[in-house]
Amino acid sequence: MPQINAEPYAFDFEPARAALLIIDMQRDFLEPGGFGEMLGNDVSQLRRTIEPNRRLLAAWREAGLFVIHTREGHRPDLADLPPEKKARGRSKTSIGDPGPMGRILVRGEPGHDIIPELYPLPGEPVIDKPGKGAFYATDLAEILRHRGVTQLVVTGVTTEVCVNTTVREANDRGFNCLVLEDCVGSYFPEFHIMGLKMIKAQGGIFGWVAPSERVIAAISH
Ligand code: TIU
Repeated sequence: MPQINAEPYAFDFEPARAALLIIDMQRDFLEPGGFGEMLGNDVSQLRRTIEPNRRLLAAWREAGLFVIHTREGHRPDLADLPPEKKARGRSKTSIGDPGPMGRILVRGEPGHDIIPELYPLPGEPVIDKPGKGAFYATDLAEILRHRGVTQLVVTGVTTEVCVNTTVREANDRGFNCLVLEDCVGSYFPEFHIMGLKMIKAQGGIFGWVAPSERVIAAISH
């Protein structure tokens, strides 16, 4: 079994029982002119993750391994949008309103979709999730169980929000998570650093952290 040199200690990697989980690499979070930038966020902090994710995804596909993509968003009728989530932040423009790339975080709108650099291939499951965690109100757990997946290699945005929430949910459901530090990002560099520390502290309380090149080396022949 390949071992990945990781923090806080080596990760026993079982590619056949692993899924690559790419979280919320959506145009509204990453693209200049999108919802994230409209809120005053520095999207370059997220855009630096695109190239490492692209390289990893290419190697992962080449090795014939299982990949799942997620998108945060809501039904066009907003029936699954908690009024509290819409109201929080007190922004003039919020989820469901017309934004720079269609209605903000609404399924089917251009801004809600995944960036072209990492676009899912036919046959790669896409999980539409209404919350920050990818397990909440989705069929992710069933999809993983049917495939015999026990390990998640986690990438995407943002480190302290949807990535951390999902890793915590996965941890409580018995999955081992390896988070790839160069493939996750936050609008806030200090939250990114602390978000990774929180995962690997206390002997790997939620999982492991490593750079993506080590996973690429383990799956490339
Ligand atoms: N995907 C995800 O992290 N959703 C967010 O809203 N993140 C923020 O950092 N705002």
